[in-house]
Amino acid sequence: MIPTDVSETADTTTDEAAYDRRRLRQWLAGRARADGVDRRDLLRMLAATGLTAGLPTAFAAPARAAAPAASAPGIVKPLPEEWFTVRGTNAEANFAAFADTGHHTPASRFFVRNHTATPRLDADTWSLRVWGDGLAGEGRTFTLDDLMALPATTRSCFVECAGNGRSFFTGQQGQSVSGTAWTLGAIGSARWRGVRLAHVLRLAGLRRAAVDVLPRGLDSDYVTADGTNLGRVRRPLPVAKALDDVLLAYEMNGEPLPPDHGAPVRLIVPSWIGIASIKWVGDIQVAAEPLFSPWNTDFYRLFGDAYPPEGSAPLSRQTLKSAFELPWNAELPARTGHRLTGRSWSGSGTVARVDVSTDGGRSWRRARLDGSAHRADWVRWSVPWRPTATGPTTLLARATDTTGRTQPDTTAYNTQGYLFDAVVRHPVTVT
Ligand SMILES: Nc1nc2c(c(=O)[nH]1)N[C@H]1C(S)=C(S)[C@@H](COP(=O)(O)O)O[C@H]1N2
Ligand SMILES: [Mo]
Repeated sequence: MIPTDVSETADTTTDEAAYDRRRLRQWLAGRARADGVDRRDLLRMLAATGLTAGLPTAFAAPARAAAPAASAPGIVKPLPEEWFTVRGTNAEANFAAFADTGHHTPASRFFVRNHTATPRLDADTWSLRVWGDGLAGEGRTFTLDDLMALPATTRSCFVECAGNGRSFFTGQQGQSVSGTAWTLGAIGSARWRGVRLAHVLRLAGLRRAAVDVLPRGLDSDYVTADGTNLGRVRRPLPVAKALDDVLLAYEMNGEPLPPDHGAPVRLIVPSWIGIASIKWVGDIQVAAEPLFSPWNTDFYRLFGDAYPPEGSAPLSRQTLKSAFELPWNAELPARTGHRLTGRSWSGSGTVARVDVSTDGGRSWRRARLDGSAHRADWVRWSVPWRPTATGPTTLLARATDTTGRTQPDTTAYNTQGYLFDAVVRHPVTVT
């Protein structure tokens, strides 16, 4: 198998060896060029695909899944148990604990998704090189001071992993998928300040012929569980998106970016899956031809029966999701007035309405949105609830966005468990 999305395998599972072999043959045949990966590595991967098969993932409820770990290898900030669940090299935020945060997620509470480890970079010596045949001339190198001297833009938006909600493919749909078994906490929203990537590309001499840009992280090479070196984390971004609303961000919630979130500078690609928002960016290739990396060929596409053999187009926008700010299996006293709170978000349009059920989906009530929703961001909502009958019940929240999409009851299976958008069934007990 190609270990997907993460280096640990403890909470991953796949029995997709045949599929992986087919993908790798296509890759070897040059159907998906992955620069920086040499042929020997690919052949070793191919050999490895016949040998690995995971164990079925046991779906673990978020509240109890947390190993009492307070640190993850490679994450710098403290990870208190009440705020985070460590998953390999990553830390999932505890969504229930967002109940006491405002609209924005403090950096101390923001999920971390690291392919390897947070590098400690020196802002004084850091620089960004912009280069490639999509530029007129030699390109240009920018220091942090150079970037900070340019006009600044602030955007409020979420960063969310494409695999957020992945565990529900197993927990709700009984399907095995590969990758980190996130519940719903692989998301946070912050106020990001920086310079528009468009501005920097133009200063670097962007030509009309440019089609893709390839930002690359300064974290160390990503080596998969079977020992294949995929090189630095990098994912091509079409020039049209790069020129639209993308930031080279150096501040998060009014403070310099913290190390785990990309210091000194990261990309922020609003509405798109988290992998687009490359952290610790060190260089950006600008190309007059389409670019490929493992992160837009074998990862971050949809594979499975519902998709073509070569997979879907590379994933771009996030999907539609909702979550309650309530622990899994929370106990709520009967005959007491409760206010259920949560958040919904969409990568397309804005969230138009949210409906909540407290009886397993039999009846629905409209939640009150907290202010108006904004694109590429989440909206908070609440609904009052005074339960009378005691015993277990299931809460559901279902969002609809301004494109007219409503969260479905199930999500079409894809092998790597991306873009889970079905309504999540949240168990609670009335006591
Ligand atoms: N250089 C680099 N950039 C990266 C990653 C990484 O491992 N290395 N992970 C990506 C993924 S998969 C996600 S979901 C987001 C997570 O951002 P955060 O850790 O600030 O929450 O960063 C993206 N940018
Ligand atoms: Mo991600």
